[in-house]
Amino acid sequence: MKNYKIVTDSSANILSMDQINLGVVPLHIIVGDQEFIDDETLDLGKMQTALSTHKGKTSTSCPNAHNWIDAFDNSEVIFCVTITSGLSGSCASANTAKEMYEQSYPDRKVYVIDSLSTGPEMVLIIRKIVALMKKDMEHEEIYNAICAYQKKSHLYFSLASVDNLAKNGRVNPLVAKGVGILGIRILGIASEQGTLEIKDKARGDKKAFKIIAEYLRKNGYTNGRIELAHNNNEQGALELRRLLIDELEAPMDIDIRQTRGLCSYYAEPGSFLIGYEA
Ligand code: X90
Repeated sequence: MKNYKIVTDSSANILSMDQINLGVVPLHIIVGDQEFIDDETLDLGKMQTALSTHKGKTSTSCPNAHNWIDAFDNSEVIFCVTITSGLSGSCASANTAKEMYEQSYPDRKVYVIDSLSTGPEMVLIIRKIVALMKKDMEHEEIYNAICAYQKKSHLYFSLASVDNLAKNGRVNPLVAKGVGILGIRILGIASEQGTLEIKDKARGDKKAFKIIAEYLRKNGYTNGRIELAHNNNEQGALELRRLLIDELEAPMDIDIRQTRGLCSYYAEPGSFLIGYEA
């Protein structure tokens, strides 16, 4: 059997996964003349302090093709799972990397999966690849099955601010207007095109959580897997998990993760990302 590797970018908020050959390519967060690399060395507290005190422009940057190829690590079969091509160049870089790599090594194969999403939905996709591999499926079959799976996997978000998204042209500035009010949550989904689709607003987490549970119920959630990520609100994430288990009979094994660099920059402190299977 050919040796394989799953390679994702740091927007998935994971550094490793049990018993899996996983590589993570970091995005960068730029705060004035400081550059934070979203890898295992990132000091998240330092980054958040820099962000909250810096007055000038801040931004992010995606990996280039060479960063992806380095992470391929000479493997024979590679599955790349990227942040949405609708908001980042990470997927385009992965596709260039695929072309270069397959040209250099005609007997190797790279599958690029555009998550059209980010964070917890990428974790769902990675878990699915692993589950299919355990069934001894052909790589091509796995790739096709993942494309089909993406119709079932979704992302819902609750954002405490959309400032950084608006300032970097990732969301309509009109949406950002007037949402600076403390406690207001912007609720929405990753659209089919892999962009932000705002659905609702709520005052406070409790109301936001009710709307989230209701949305999942109405949009085909029965008892599939759920993955949660939060930015500096573990207490809130625990409450949300409890609500989803109580009201939607969700499975008990919902993983909760703190967002890492990239997602912490755009899903600002107090925000939640919910990946679920319909
Ligand atoms: O290439 C880069 O510099 C990275 C740009 C990433 C921009 C968007 C990141 C979004 C993070 C925010 C809420 C969820 C949005 C889901 C939309 C598909 C999380």
